Amino acid sequence: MANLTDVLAEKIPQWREYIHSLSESQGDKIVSNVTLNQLCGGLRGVQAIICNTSYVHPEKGLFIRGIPVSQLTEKLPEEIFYLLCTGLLPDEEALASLQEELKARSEVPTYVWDVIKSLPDDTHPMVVLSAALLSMQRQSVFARKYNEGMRKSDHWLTTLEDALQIIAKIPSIVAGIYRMRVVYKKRIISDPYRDWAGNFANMMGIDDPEGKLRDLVRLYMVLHCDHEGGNVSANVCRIVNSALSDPYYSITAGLNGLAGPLHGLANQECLKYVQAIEENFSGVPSEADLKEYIWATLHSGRVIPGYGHAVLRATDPRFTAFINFGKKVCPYDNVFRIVELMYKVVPDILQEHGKAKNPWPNVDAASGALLFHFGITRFDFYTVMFAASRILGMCAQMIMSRGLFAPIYRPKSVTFEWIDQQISKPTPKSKGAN
Ligand code: CMX
Repeated sequence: MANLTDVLAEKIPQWREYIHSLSESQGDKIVSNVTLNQLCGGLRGVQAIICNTSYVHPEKGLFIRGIPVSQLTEKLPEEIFYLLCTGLLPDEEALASLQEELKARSEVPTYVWDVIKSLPDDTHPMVVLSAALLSMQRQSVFARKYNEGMRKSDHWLTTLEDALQIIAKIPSIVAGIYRMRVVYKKRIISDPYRDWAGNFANMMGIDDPEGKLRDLVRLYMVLHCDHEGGNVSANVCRIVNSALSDPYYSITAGLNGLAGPLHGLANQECLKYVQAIEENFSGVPSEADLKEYIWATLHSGRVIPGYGHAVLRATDPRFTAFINFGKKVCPYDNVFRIVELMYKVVPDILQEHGKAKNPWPNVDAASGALLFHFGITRFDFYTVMFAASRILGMCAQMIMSRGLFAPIYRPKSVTFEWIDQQISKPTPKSKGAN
């Protein structure tokens, strides 16, 4: 099987031709409508973005290039990146070639460590990650070649090069942030003989004689890698990249969105919440006590972290994958038991509460509990782990966008006056009506 670059070089012109010929022949066809509620409601459900890397089915959850994520839980993140980009799972040869490409680009420049060291102690680890990535923008091949007059047809190729550079360095950078800024220990040097996630787990320096943390990190990186194009981090990344800002700028922008408490920071919030329950009850509460606690949270006007979703309307299969992992690895861990107990009581309560459109857990409801089990106890690091994985999806989406010549984003905004005018217009009668 061919390497990633060669497969993309073959496929991208075909995809480009497909989009071009569709818009030539069917360009005026109406494929989506927007109601006033959607306009005022974060454009929820409006079909307005093309994204082939993955798709979220409201009941079945995430599909990566058509494959349910539940069927990909044994794969390596490198395999998933190849799949996200090409629509194909790599064979052994193609995987080895991608792993070699990453190893060749994995050395982190010294100045990045200086940036990581230099920030004040109370800086959130997500800011440290953003700053570290942005500091490498000076090395962007896309930006350099663009300034030299690169042809549009090469935009995807230089985006791919920047993407490989970033993905290759992410395990060292994220594990480095953990060692230097979370546990205040010496950095562990990258081991070229390990796979991407295995190396990452090793560089965190946590005792892992049976490789269970390594397996969790692999799973974590697979489950968080992509979730369509419309979620805040992916969409922001796409928008910034559409101005031909290079991947360093674009990913950093997306990560800053991921750092929001309603998005990627929710895993931090979730574990804080579960820990507060454990502390409040000095252990695992009874079902009745937990129900009372959940209601008290809702009555105080707060959300139950890890529950609800903008698109999903059922239990997130990524949550299920984490629960299955936890059942094998830490079934008696108090934090994990509270997560399981919450799954038993929260959906009914949210249904009775009647506000959340989706009363079921999302991925964040379980992920933190497993990291906690392995001694990763600083909550503010969890979103950084999420980011390490989500960068795979952002990179794949940018490669696609540049390959398809996606134009600069510029939806039209409207004023209150415009809305008033639309509302006062008579509703057009449907065909055939009297
Ligand atoms: N607990 C309590 N109330 C909730 C709720 C929850 N878990 N989820 C939604 N609601 C409330 C909303 O706050 C909203 O209330 P108001 O009308 O008073 O504002 C109402 O239900 C309707 O919201 P919705 O349409 O169901 O949800 P949205 O699409 O607007 O928001 C999300 C989705 C995820 C932000 C929301 O469910 C939430 O805040 N969940 C908790 C935080 C969380 O787990 N975030 C992680 C999501 C995964 C990710 O994207 O990373």
